[in-house]
Amino acid sequence: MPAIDREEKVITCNFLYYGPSQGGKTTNLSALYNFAVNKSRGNLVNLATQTDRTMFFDYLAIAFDILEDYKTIFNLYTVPGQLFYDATRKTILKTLPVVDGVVFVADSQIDRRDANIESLWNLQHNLQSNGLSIYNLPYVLQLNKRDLPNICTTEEMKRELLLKDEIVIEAVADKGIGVLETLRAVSKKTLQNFKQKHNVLVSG
Ligand SMILES: Nc1nc2c(ncn2[C@@H]2O[C@H](COP(=O)(O)OP(=O)(O)OP(=O)(O)O)[C@@H](O)[C@H]2O)c(=O)[nH]1
Ligand SMILES: [Mg+2]
Repeated sequence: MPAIDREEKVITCNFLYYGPSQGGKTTNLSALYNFAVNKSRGNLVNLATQTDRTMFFDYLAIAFDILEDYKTIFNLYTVPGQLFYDATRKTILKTLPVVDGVVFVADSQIDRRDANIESLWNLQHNLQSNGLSIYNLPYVLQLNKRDLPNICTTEEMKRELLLKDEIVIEAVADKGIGVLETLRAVSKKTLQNFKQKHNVLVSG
């Protein structure tokens, strides 16, 4: 559940971006950083190897006007997608604040089908280890890299990756396409559950 500060009128949500290596998680955060005006974004913290692949995690705090009366701050985290970083992923997930919502960034390229499926299993396993379940969390599936030539159809990807009634968004993250929509979708879902409990208004 997001944290609410009624005196300061601030709601804070923690979202986790997960997915296979090179799928575009860090690119999503960079694009969001570029979209946001200065005063509504914090520093984008990248902890990457020399080859630009995330080694520990990326972190971005960003503020959006989604609620009437309340300022909403989203803390966005990624973890490294590479398989051999699973121990790192587990450690980071234990250290991060409790996850309020998850975005799975799938790579649409045909040769990344197995990597998507493996990462999705790994996500479920690692959430479970932290006492969480994808079935109880707001969750959005992003099909990224729709601009590339050798990609699966969206129907194929849905058949393989859909878990529940999640929203599916097509994206070209390095062009900023679908990135805001993805964040909006996961935050809306998160805040809809929340507003019923706390009686605040969600707009948009
Ligand atoms: N063509 C294309 N390239 C993309 C797109 N999104 C990201 N990329 C590129 O894919 C590469 C990997 O993107 P990253 O954002 O670093 O991937 P990641 O998921 O953070 O990878 P790890 O940190 O290894 O887990 C980069 O070179 C991006 O510029 C897209 O939609 N289309
Ligand atoms: Mg990365």
